Amino acid sequence: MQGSANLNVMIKAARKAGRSLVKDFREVENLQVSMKGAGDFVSKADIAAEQIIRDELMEARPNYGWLAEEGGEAEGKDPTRRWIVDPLDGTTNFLHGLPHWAISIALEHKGEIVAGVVFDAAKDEMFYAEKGEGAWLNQSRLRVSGRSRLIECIFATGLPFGGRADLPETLQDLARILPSCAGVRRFGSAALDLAYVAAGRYDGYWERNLNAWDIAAGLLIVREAGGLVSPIEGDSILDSGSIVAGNEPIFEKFDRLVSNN
Ligand code: 2AM
Ligand code: CA
Repeated sequence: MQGSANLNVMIKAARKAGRSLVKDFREVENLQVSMKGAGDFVSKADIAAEQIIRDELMEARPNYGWLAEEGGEAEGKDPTRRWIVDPLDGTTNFLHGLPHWAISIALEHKGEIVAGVVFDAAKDEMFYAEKGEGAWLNQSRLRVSGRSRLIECIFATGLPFGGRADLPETLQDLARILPSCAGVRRFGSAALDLAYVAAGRYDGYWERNLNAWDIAAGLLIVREAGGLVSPIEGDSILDSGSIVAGNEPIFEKFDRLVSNN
């Protein structure tokens, strides 16, 4: 795909931050003896990656706004456009030396996501999409899976960590969903969960209590791969931080199962 200038800027920023994170990821293994040391090191790696992305994007598009996990929110001179960035999604995996984490960069225009990049730097998998242009993994076009029977489907989700209050709700979700499908996976990166739905590796994904930067890029990649996405609560995915995503044949059934109605 011949991406737009904006998409090329996003991909370039993701690759540059990816090189920095891959270097730091190799270091993490040597630091495992001291968890505190490793934790501080990973926060620094995360902040450094965000700075690289911010420098690249702001140099290319100085008028756009900014929303990111580490650096907060800033309105741009152009109030209709902003970058939504997670420099390191799957931080806990990164810290544990698990090669399953990603950089997520989305471009929002007038409240709608128009371009998204999710880069798994450890595996060199660049997932990207632009509105109306399809979804891609490296050089290949992506398409969601075609499975139409829930019982054959694998769904991804996130499980509450560190005392998060939605544990009872999540356990009820699992009790409802596990018997109806072929399996549930919890890999720990919301951005990659969505990219994997787009790639047909998962048939669907659901999670609550996320931040906009976890899912902004991934939701467009799913849509452009022919999948459907919708909020679990409320009427905006990004405002509610809740999302159900899936291939078209199972979406209605899956959405009802997740929403329990
Ligand atoms: P993060 O790695 O950028 O923090 C997975 O359920 C999602 O929850 C991830 O996208 C992850 O984003 C977020 N998350 C935040 N804190 C987490 C934690 N302590 N453990 C697992 N996931 C966490
Ligand atoms: Ca995240």
